[in-house]
Amino acid sequence: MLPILYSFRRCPYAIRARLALCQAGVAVQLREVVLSDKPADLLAASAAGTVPVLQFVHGEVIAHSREIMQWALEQHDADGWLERAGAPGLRALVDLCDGDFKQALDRYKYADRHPGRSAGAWRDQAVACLVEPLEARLARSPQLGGDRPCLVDAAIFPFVRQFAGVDAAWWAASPWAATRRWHDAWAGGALMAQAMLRVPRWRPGDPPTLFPAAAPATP
Ligand SMILES: N[C@@H](CCC(=O)N[C@@H](CS)C(=O)NCC(=O)O)C(=O)O
Repeated sequence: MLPILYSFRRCPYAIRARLALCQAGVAVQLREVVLSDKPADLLAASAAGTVPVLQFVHGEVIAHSREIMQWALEQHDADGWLERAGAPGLRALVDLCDGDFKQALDRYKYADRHPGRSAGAWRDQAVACLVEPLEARLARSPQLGGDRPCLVDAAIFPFVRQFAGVDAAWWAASPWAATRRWHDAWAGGALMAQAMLRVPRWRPGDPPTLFPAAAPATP
């Protein structure tokens, strides 16, 4: 019996977990949930009811995306994603992403719910706290930890993707050329194609959905 991953396709936390599972080649049973109608099995596994949640056969649960990434890569990490992520200052970027950047991103996305400041002001704040530090690094190397990707790229990319998607025209014309290049390489990469597999909503009793999907048979 494979571990179960409760997931939501567009959730950036779930995307980073799926990216790490794909990179590690660790197989799980994927259960796509609807956040407005969470399955009882998800709530029984993790009362917080957030996704992603990884549940093992013997009942153990990992309910945080960064810990799921870490666990997956500890199983198999042929390309050194964990080692490169240990470079000075890199993990602190993930803290920024999940903290100040995520808060500014949510306010930029839903600026009408935060009438005290304009969407542009929240966007400027998001840029200052994460995009500028990313740009400084990505102007020097194609990935955050050097020439090749690591856990930190995969942890941060889904949030930058969401930020870029709020106003795609603004993002396309923005001065963050190195970050855009990095974003586009991840967005169009093979790992994202694998991680963004479309599956129907899971319902109790459904047959397991294997993730990552088995490679299609070559003709
Ligand atoms: N700290 C958690 C946060 C996960 C999270 O907040 N996920 C959102 C979806 S993007 C969620 O499940 N929200 C609960 C809800 O909308 O009811 C993690 O890193 O996995």
